[in-house]
Amino acid sequence: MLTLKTFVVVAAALGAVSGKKAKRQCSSSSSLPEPTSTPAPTEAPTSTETSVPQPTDLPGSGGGEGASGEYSMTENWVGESFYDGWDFWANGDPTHGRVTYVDGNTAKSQNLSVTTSDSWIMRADASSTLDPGGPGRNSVRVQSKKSYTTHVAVLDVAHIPQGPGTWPAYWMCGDNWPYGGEFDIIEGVNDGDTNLSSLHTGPDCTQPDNGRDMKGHPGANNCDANASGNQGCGVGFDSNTSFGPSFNQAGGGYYATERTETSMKVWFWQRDDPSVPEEVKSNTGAVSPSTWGTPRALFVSDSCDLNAKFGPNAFIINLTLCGDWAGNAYPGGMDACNDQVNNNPSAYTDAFWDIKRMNVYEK
Ligand SMILES: *[C@@H]1O[C@H](CO)[C@@H](O)[C@H](O)[C@H]1NC(C)=O
Ligand SMILES: *[C@@H]1O[C@H](CO)[C@@H](O)[C@H](O)[C@H]1NC(C)=O
Ligand SMILES: *[C@@H]1O[C@H](CO)[C@@H](O)[C@H](O)[C@H]1NC(C)=O
Ligand SMILES: *[C@@H]1O[C@H](CO)[C@@H](O)[C@H](O)[C@H]1NC(C)=O
Ligand SMILES: CC(=O)N[C@H]1CO[C@H](CO)[C@@H](O)[C@@H]1O
Repeated sequence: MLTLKTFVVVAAALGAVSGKKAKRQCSSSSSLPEPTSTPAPTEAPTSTETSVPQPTDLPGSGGGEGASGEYSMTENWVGESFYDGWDFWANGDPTHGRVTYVDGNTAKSQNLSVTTSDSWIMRADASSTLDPGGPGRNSVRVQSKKSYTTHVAVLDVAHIPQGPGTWPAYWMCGDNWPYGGEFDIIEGVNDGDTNLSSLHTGPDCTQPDNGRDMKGHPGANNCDANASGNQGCGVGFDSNTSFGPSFNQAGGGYYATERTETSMKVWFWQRDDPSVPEEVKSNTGAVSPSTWGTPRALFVSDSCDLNAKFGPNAFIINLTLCGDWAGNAYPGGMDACNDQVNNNPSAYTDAFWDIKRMNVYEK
């Protein structure tokens, strides 16, 4: 069984790097079960049909008696329980980063993934000097076991990875990329201080230049992954503490998203922002995003059938170093970025995620 599993993982890793054109392999990948299928084949088959919880069918689901709102809680991840809902993704980096994504056992034994009662820390290795011809710096990429269509998600994050050449992301991705869609929620490179949210899709999906009810500013508007070298359609945030060192100095904050059949929204509140909704600040079992005010980013269906362009999407949190975006944007370019990563492990002491909590809510 171990041998078989190892083989599958190796085969998937080869698949991830062998394509002529770099694809963002973001789907649940061939080594993982279909998102909607019942127990993972690698788990002991102990559960029976009746033991599968159906939180949305229960009154006051999960969130305690009387919780009411537009959406009810279906996932509550804090500390150790992240390991129940998420898998480590130890395949090759499809965006050519100077990293080696490690599996869960390696991550835990090397202290690259650590949980406490109220946090999940994931980091890149900050102690090894690398052989330029050898594998990249150890790092972590994780993916939710389940995929979601319409939902709300709240991420309480205290620290985003920082350091030269870092390219961290919190995002969602569907099968058969880009046809199942990619929704980048937090993404930035090289210690910028404003976040970028974007979509990457199949053909015929654009976003309007004007008139969206959002606080951020529209960037590139063609979401088609074939357009402009897969730039996607993006919205830059109007907050200079929404990413990087300035986000961390402010103690982090809250990122919330809502996907409906016709829109995708992203809200961000800095930790001490007096307008953070109470139900975002602490999980009260249900949320009503219609009361949260204008989002930072809004993607609409006017010239893109979002419902058709997005299948079920899994959550992904990753940390790559250099690679297609961060490497090319690095002063001196990709080679300088890779040299930096190889030779200066201590520059990555702060290249860690510290996630305090994540909740998913569904109708
Ligand atoms: C990391 O996340 C970003 C999200 O936009 C994605 O584009 C990139 O492919 C991911 N990289 C890896 C190596 O997983
Ligand atoms: C592992 O990481 C945690 C969280 O950053 C830290 O508190 C702890 O000291 C580390 N342990 C070792 C052995 O480095
Ligand atoms: C990209 O272009 C190729 C070749 O024209 C086409 O087959 C494919 O469907 C296009 N993909 C997207 C996402 O537009
Ligand atoms: C961040 O934005 C605020 C107001 O929006 C401004 O006062 C401040 O100077 C900015 N900080 C930086 C580092 O740009
Ligand atoms: C950190 C980072 O990458 N920030 C980006 C935020 O979005 C704008 C586009 O609107 C980019 O110019 C920034 O680079």
